Amino acid sequence: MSDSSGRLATLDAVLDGLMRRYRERVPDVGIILNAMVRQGIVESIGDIENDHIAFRTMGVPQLGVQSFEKIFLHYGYEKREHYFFEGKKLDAWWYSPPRETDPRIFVSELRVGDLSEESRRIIRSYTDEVPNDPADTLNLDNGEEVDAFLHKPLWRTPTVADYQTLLKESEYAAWVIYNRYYLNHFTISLHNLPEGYNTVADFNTFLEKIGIRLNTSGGKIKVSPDGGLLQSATVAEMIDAEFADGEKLSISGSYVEFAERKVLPEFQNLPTSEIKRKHRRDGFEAANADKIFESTYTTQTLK
Ligand code: OOG
Ligand code: NI
Repeated sequence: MSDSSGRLATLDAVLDGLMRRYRERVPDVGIILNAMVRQGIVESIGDIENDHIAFRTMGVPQLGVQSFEKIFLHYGYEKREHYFFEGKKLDAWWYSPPRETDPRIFVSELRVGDLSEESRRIIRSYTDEVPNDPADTLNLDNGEEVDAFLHKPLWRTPTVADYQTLLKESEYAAWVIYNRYYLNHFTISLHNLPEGYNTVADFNTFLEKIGIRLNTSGGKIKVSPDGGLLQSATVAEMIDAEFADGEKLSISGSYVEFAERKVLPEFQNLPTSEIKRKHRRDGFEAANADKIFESTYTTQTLK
């Protein structure tokens, strides 16, 4: 089954599997979605639009974005712009979806070669357990197989000592060595919600009223220079992680993001009822993303 409708059905199954695990791991997701229904912002959870989802990867030859992207390219996603984060030593790309109702995908990758000798050695001791690109032997038309792959350990469970050494040099490296391909966040689209909730500013007020803590790096509202993309994010929830030898440590898990995409200047005169995704600011913004990454950083989680 590899015709386009088969592939889209598989994509649906893969996305459902990701969202199910993510909701179990991140209690804020259920709190926010249920509060939106209770407040009458949406009739049901199924009406909430997912702007994008995000993944993090380790930049070593057999893994990283070049491997991970094979999955979603197979389902009809298209690779778009590249973003570079010098201070955080990251590269990222975004992918536009096959259907207007599917989430965009943002995938980042740690520039492992730019880290210290010690961090490189630690990371490779784990990633060397994956001898070949695992995406090459995955049956991408089998949704269950892909779902299992995205949630299984790629390498042995890390030690607390290795996690903490990585954390000192790269919070991103520490996150990936433990969390791997778990969904990093999903993103609630705000612009189509009712008045009073359809801007990041208003939605942040609602979130704080229900007790949600927001990422403050660069301010609670991240605005692109063109003014078209506004974003905010929760601070990642801590998870009780079990490390090698049964050691336990509370570490950053995943978070939730919120996005408001403004109508592009050339479509300003379209009636509201005719406005579709293609009429709004698309893509991402490096300066916003740079701050959103910090949703899992101890500078936010331990504040
Ligand atoms: C991704 C941060 C960037 C966005 O929408 O710009 C991002 C991450 O934390 O892995 O999500
Ligand atoms: Ni995001």
